[in-house]
Amino acid sequence: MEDSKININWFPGHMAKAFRSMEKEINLVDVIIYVLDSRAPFSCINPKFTTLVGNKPIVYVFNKYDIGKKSIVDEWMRYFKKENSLCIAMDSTASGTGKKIENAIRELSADKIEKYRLKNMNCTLRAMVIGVPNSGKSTLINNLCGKAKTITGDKPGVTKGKQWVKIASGIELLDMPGTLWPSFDNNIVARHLAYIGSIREEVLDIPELAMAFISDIRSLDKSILENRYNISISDESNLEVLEKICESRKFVVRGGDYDYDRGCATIITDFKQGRMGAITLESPQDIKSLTKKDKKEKKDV
Ligand SMILES: Nc1nc2c(ncn2[C@@H]2O[C@H](COP(=O)(O)OP(=O)(O)OP(=O)(O)O)[C@@H](O)[C@H]2O)c(=O)[nH]1
Ligand SMILES: [Mg+2]
Repeated sequence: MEDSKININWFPGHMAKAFRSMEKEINLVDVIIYVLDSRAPFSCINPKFTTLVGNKPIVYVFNKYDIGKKSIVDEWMRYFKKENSLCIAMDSTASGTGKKIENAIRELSADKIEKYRLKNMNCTLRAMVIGVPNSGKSTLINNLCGKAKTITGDKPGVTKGKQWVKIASGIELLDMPGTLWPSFDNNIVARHLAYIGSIREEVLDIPELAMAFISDIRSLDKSILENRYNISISDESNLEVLEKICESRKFVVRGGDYDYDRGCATIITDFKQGRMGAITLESPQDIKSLTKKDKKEKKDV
């Protein structure tokens, strides 16, 4: 795979503030709901969360399971499963699927529930919902409530501040803004987060990202592009593949040249919207390349 380097620098003030807020609230909660995007679950693991979460029980929610490749997501679920944690596959846009999250919160809080039961007292369980931007945290909470109590949206950075939401069963959920980390030291992780829509488009170079995507998706499975755009791919360059896509979609500008920008934007949007089918970009066999630190670029002296 060509290691296309894309530059990302998006750590706005509301994310730094969200971390401070999480540090304050963490002691109030019994369980962490860690929402991962099934299309790139490992890339959704925020290194800044590790110390924050400490030993709290975690429910890893493999959200957007409907647009992930099930066999690979299932492998990830086995990989993430450890003591004091549960893994749940979820399509938060399908109503009524939230019951399994509620059950998981109760299962991980069994000791607290029992302690309160012995004292004949009501027990309120609290869970903090965390994850990278656009992974579906607010949608998941609305699913559990059965109503739109939080604002959701098709772009990262929709939730800007914390919000407590009480669900019918008495459980209280804390919606948090999606958070990234100040700098990425693995470019594959950075690219995957960009493809799944965790990074604001305004800070990305879309043509550069689309070329990287063509390269990555070809090494994963070229039939994904062939089927989506009704083209055939053999040993063309990535630019020639983009031209085939433009040709197939009739993306041409006046004078007959290809409308490259439109082609690039379409590819990125199609993947983000799940229009290329069920895809998971990374599998547990890729851990080595996902955790290897990029070489620092040499500075001119
Ligand atoms: N296909 C699919 N789409 C989902 C799922 N969950 C959420 N979405 C979509 O993902 C987008 C982001 O959802 P949000 O709930 O706003 O995500 P968030 O994690 O709260 O985002 P921030 O507040 O920006 O951090 C929306 O367009 C949702 O409709 C899911 O399970 N499957
Ligand atoms: Mg949100």
